[in-house]
Amino acid sequence: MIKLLIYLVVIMGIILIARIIRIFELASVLKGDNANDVNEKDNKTNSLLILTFGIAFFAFFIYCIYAFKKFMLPEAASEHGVAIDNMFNITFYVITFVFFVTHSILFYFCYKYYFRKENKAFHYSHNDKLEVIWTAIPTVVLTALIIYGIGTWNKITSPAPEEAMVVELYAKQFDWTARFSGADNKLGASGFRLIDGANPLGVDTSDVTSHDDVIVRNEFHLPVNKPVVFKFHSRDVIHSAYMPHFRAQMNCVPGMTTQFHFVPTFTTQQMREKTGNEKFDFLLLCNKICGASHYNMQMNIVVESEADFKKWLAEKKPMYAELRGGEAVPMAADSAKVVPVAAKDSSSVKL
Ligand SMILES: [Cu+2]
Repeated sequence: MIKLLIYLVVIMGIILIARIIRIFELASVLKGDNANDVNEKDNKTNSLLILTFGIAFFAFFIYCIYAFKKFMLPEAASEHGVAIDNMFNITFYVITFVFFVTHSILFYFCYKYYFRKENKAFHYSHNDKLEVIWTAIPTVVLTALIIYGIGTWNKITSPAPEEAMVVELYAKQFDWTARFSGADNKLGASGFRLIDGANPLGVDTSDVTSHDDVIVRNEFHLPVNKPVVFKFHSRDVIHSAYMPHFRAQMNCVPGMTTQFHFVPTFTTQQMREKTGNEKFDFLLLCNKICGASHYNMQMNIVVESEADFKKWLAEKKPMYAELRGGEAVPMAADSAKVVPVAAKDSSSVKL
């Protein structure tokens, strides 16, 4: 109801302004002026209006920075995240500086040089020195930003350290499944032909490296300050694994393995203290609009001490043992018939 009233007030306000303008027009006709003539007073009024608009525009810009700061991500919780944030901030400072300089000149010139009848436009064809300056400065600044960006990107996407823990993140419409590689730190081979109700990731259990693999849903844990390398897979369409607090994102593409590695630097508890939010959780989201329930693709990530992480993982039963225990599917025999096991590479996906 209040919203409707606000709309009504705004509409009435617009009608009122239009009526007042009409009254001024009629008054000037009565005075004998031609309402269509633009005189110097009009130009001066417009120049003042554009200057006022410029100042209001800057004030709104500064207000927005403060008002929307709360929607920005909290401090990066990964090693490379700090580098990404620095790059973002430096770019933002440069852009903001240029924005203020160019727009101040724009609004000030509109105000100062409004049209006066006695003024003649000064014909100024070109100035080599000025052109060199305004070409060289953006070239140097942009080149520096690009080189800085490429250097940062190369460092982030460099090969994962040997000791990095291998974790598979498996996307499908519309959920995530994580597979930990267990004590051998090798994911067993997998292929979509092996997918069935009991084996949703199509893990090839005839590959012995799969026997200690642990599958988890809804939530997975990570040890703090330890490198982890994610191998991303998708069953159906392209998804995008997005872990905003770690500044990490990678597409999950059907039929191929993509990867990203990082080192979490804060535990969930530390982040809760930093953000002052007792309910804070690290999240894995899908950042590719992949279908009707795309928004539902979410998984909690708990970062904790290495000891707590080991305890958590030890409580989980490896998928192979679960299949055997439940006499679900004789995976090894079946899969051997369907797809011969050739590659033992931990990251291989057989199609
Ligand atoms: Cu998705």
